[in-house]
Amino acid sequence: MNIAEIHFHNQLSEDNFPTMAQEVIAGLSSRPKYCSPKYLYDQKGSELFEKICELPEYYPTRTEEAILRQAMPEIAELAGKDATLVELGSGASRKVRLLLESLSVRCYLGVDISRDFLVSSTRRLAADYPWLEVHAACADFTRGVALPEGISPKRLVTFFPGSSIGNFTPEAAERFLISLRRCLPTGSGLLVGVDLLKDHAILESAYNDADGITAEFNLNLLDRLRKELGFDIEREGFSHRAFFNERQSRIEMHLDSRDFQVLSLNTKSIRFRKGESIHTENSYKYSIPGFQRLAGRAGFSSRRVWFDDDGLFSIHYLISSSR
Ligand code: AVI
Repeated sequence: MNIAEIHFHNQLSEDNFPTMAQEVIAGLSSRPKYCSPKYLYDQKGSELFEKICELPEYYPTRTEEAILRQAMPEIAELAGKDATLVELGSGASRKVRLLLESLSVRCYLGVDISRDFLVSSTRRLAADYPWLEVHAACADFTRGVALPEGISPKRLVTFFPGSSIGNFTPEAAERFLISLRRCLPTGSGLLVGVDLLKDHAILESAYNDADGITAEFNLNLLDRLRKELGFDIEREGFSHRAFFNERQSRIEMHLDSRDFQVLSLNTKSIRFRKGESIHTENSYKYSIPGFQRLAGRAGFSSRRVWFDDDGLFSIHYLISSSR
């Protein structure tokens, strides 16, 4: 197969935006230190995330898939005929296959920050669904969503699975939904997976799996900073930590410095106290009404919500309003 079989759109323009190096240095120079979770997803990070999705402790993926399967006839009815399906953070584009097989979809747009991963997974979709017009946009959708030319703005359904919305703070999630709504025609559908608040032990084991894949995923960020940005940073100097922060209703993921250390990048040096961490990810957990309120503030009204019998995960079908 060649790239001509998909319509590729590069939207990763750095114009007016800080580069990865600038963003990372700013984060590591702040107190507390942080790094945006989007940098967890280079090729290796995306592959590790796919492995996480298969772990017994990581319930969100399989639970969301099971809910989707059951809800599919209703989703198809809500989506209507000849829809254009936009998938945000498409990754391996696995769950969307369930939608492509049951909904009436004419055109698909996958949006992801990880270019090679996006291209290979959308090419596979184009090969497996020859009747489908397939577009791939390499973009950082956390900075807003823009529909590339050639995508019909009629009958749009946006699919945002996996509770990736939980990786935004609630304020940023609201801003993100507002910007998404502004680029969608009124009445567009948004099918969004949202992880639910639950027993803390279940949550914490999902981010501290016995095989250490989540730890690998987190530590891979340091390899990336070394290889891509030239930091003299070694993964052996840090350890993975993930815990539920009850007050904030979120899982926090950190890389803890095992000792005092000074990292350098060109003329810049960054000091770590022993135990000081880089905060690498938040994963917010919601109640169903709590998420509906957030979506409502952003101009999306709830049409339908599905969840599993154990109340682990939810999928919302929202409609964009005109305001
Ligand atoms: C992509 N995102 C929704 C995952 C989550 O659960 O927050 C990323 C992840 N981080 C560690 N495990 C999975």
